[in-house]
Amino acid sequence: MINIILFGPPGSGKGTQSEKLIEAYGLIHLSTGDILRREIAAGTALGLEAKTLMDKGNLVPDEVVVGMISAALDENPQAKGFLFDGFPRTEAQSIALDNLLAEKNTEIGVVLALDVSQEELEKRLLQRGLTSGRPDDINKAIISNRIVEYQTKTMVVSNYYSKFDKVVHVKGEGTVDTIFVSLRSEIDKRLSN
Ligand code: B4P
Repeated sequence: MINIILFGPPGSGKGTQSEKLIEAYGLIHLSTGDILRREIAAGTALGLEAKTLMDKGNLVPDEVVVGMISAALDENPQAKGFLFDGFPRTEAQSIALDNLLAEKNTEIGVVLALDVSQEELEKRLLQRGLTSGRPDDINKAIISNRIVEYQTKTMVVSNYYSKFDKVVHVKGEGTVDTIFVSLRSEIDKRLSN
């Protein structure tokens, strides 16, 4: 079993690479962004609360996303491993995740951090905004706010896991397939240990 955090700024390709990684390794994909968007589509109270924050590019409160992840872990007792995509996004979420995994006698195996320049991030998100219909992709000011949220609240997650020597940086620019090969090689190294 291996539990992986796919880490990186908005638009770094976490969602894109997750789709390929879960297929390759048979992992359960836990994307807090996707779960929140499903709540919004279903019109739940949680979704309504999240929508006002997400549309501005702000993070959703820690207790909301931690609750969602806790429920998802409980729903998958037979999982071979989990791929966390877009979670944790704050130090508090990181500590909560480690505690939840410890309760299940497991832990994070590796944090794969996708490195992408700010210019490329903005370009990708604006491009996706042309077709995705996602309110948080449509204008430059909201995209900039998401990047600021990342710099002020989320980058610390990488520092947190570095203390446990779990972070590996991977170049997130290039073709989707080249990046996938780099990620696979890091995972395979750990699986063979
Ligand atoms: P997320 O849904 O996590 O999404 P993301 O950061 O926008 O994108 P991702 O990195 O997955 O990019 P993707 O692969 O799609 O978050 C959305 C919002 O939800 C947050 O702003 C926040 O409000 C809320 N939220 C989620 N989790 C939370 C948490 N834990 N705590 C608090 N709030 C939370 O790629 C982007 C684009 O790039 C795509 O169009 C893709 O096709 C393209 N692309 C990918 N790889 C490429 C490549 N190699 N070359 C060129 N283009 C590429």
